Amino acid sequence: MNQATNTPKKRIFSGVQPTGNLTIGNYLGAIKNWTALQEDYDCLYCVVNQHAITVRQDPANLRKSTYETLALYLAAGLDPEKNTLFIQSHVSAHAELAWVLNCYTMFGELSRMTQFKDKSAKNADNINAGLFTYPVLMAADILLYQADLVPVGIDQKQHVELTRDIAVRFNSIYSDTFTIPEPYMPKTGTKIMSLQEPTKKMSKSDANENATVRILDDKDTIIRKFNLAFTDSDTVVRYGEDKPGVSNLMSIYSCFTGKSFEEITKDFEGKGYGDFKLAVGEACADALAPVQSRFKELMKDKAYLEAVAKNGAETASYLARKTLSKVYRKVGFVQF
Ligand code: ATP
Ligand code: LTN
Repeated sequence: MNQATNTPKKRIFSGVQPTGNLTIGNYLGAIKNWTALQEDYDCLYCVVNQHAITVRQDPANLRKSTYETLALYLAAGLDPEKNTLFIQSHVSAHAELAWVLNCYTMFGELSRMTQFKDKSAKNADNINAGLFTYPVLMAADILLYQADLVPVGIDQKQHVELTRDIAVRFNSIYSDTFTIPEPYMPKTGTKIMSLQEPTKKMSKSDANENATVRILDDKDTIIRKFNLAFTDSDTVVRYGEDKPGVSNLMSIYSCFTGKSFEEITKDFEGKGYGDFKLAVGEACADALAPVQSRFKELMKDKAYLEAVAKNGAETASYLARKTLSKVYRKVGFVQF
């Protein structure tokens, strides 16, 4: 129940792939915003390791990244008593529902997904069927828990819209089964851009290390990466479509300090990009420092992380089974 309004709380579901070191894009576009929702919503946050293998992963790295991602959820401030935190492969209903939903998703719909097009261009030697049906597994994640809202960065909006289409289609064939979810995006930070190519999304799997700032980068590295960030040739700190590099730095600075673009422009009037880049680097490093120190502590306590994941999986499995059994009944699968 929502204590303030005494009404049932809305359900939230989201996830991050354990595909490497998380960036400030993942933090500002997703995880940081999740922490603000934990009081007012019933939230489930998943480490989506089944999605991760759509791109080839080294098994040892995948295991390590899975625990690190869970530890980052906790380090960013998600309380395991208030949120259900779990690992996707621990709840078999995700793969089971995904199979059913595959049969209610059209080839043409999946062909239009921009993430599929981007990822198949990047992984031309491994355009596997999982990469193609990735959004169906994501729809299963969301629909299993009857989520009302899905907090994601803007790159995932198209997948949430497809999830809605699949849910509406299933409901119209078999009567109400799934809650129709909505994407939930923050006002700023929904798309943090690469520091080297500011017209491209900052992505944790970018091969150019200077393009991304990692949540776990140390202060010197953060300051160096911002100092190397691509900007235009004039020197005015102003937000605008003609200045993608500076605008991206302004968005990042605004997310970490809460300052508006007007305030930032005023603060840096008459100063060059050098001063501004240093200020962005310092604000970012200072904001991340407490997350990093909590992360280090948590990574020393594997037993605790395992206990959080186990508890989360139990709660999630219980909720997921209810939806899956409803779906199986509706499509006509014999159940005992
Ligand atoms: P990969 O490089 O492995 O594809 P990614 O960095 O795009 O990964 P995901 O695991 O796909 O990260 O995304 C996790 C969450 O972070 C999603 O909600 C996504 O929308 C959000 N996100 C990812 N990159 C950014 C970004 N640059 N700006 C804002 N939000 C982002
Ligand atoms: N596809 C997402 C990760 C993801 C997700 C989800 C996000 C998988 N399942 C369910 C929200 C809800 C991504 O690539 N960022």
